[in-house]
Amino acid sequence: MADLLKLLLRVAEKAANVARVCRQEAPLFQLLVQEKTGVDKNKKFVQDFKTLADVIIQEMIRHNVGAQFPEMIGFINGEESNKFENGHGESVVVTVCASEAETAELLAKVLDGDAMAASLLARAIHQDPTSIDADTDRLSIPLQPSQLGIWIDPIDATSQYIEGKEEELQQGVLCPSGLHCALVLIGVYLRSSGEPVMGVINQPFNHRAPDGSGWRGQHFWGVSCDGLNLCSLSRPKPSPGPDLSAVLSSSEKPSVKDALSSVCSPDKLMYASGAGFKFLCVVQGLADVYVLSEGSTFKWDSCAPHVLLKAVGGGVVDLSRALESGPTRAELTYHRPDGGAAGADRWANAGGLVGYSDRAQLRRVIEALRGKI
Ligand code: 2IP
Ligand code: CA
Repeated sequence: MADLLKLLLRVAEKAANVARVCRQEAPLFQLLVQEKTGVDKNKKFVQDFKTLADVIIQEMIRHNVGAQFPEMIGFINGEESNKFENGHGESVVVTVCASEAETAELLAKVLDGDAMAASLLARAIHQDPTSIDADTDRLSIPLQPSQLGIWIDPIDATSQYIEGKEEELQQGVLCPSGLHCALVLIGVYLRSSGEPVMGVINQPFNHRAPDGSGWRGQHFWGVSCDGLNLCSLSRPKPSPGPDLSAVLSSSEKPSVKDALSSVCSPDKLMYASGAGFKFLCVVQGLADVYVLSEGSTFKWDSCAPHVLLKAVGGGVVDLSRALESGPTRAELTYHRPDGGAAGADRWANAGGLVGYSDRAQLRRVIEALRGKI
């Protein structure tokens, strides 16, 4: 299944291109940012446009993977549904058509007849990305397509993507917000056990090209199955000294912060936007753990980064289960919905989570939180 990994890296880069085009092409960018100005007459329409960018990226990934791996059709899902209601209440099913012209025609129906925006978007969808620099051809991955399902988050950290704050990333420094927090997340799991086994993360806005030709991205990948653990990033070094470093959502409860103060010094309690981005900070060693007490993330947020964390010796546990019965058998799984919930909440990580790269550090965090939150 090295060819699946190679395909996911390629479609993630295509998705990143769409995300960049939507910010770099003026007609698309205007649609994207109008929401900020609260132009009421287009409010519904512009919200649609952001969702449309998500939907079309998700559909592109679904289309490309299903074409190469038909056994996976029906098991490629994500945050968005492709049934789309445009600004006039007409319902349109958004798909990637056989030709760029047909896709542009379909998108124009959703974009209120804006042919320019539709053709720019369609071009990005049908354009093959430049070659992907990832040496994955020689890998032998013991998986079969018929065993697998996929979770897609087309653009995670939506708010940061729309806000568009530009930051210069520094090696080894956690930058809490900005365009670099927006990520394309594609996670693969075993249908039988729900175990996450292959993950691709693309960071479309990693840095601006020195020649001024626009944004350049960076991708990360991991494979973890049957004892095979491979990651494009090396295992992170634990933060020096006895204290742990933790990255939290800005909306995390005070009781969690207070409980963590017994294992994290105040300067090592950090905040950042984007669930996917906070997981990536742990993989990159910018934080030892990502703790979230709320059920505000979903399977499409955590599946891909979960694989990279497994591949470097860590993982992602369901926090409430780990508090109840210990961290050993509390890893998140991805194959079964929560029967008691409805809609997207069926796929929520309802018990909260802890993303970690080292099991001893996970145990310290669970002990610090037990009985306190
Ligand atoms: C969101 C996004 C948010 C996150 C939320 C996720 O996904 O990652 O940033 O909240 O939990 O569901 P926070 O930033 O507080 O961690 P999306 O942006 O795709 O809706
Ligand atoms: Ca998300």
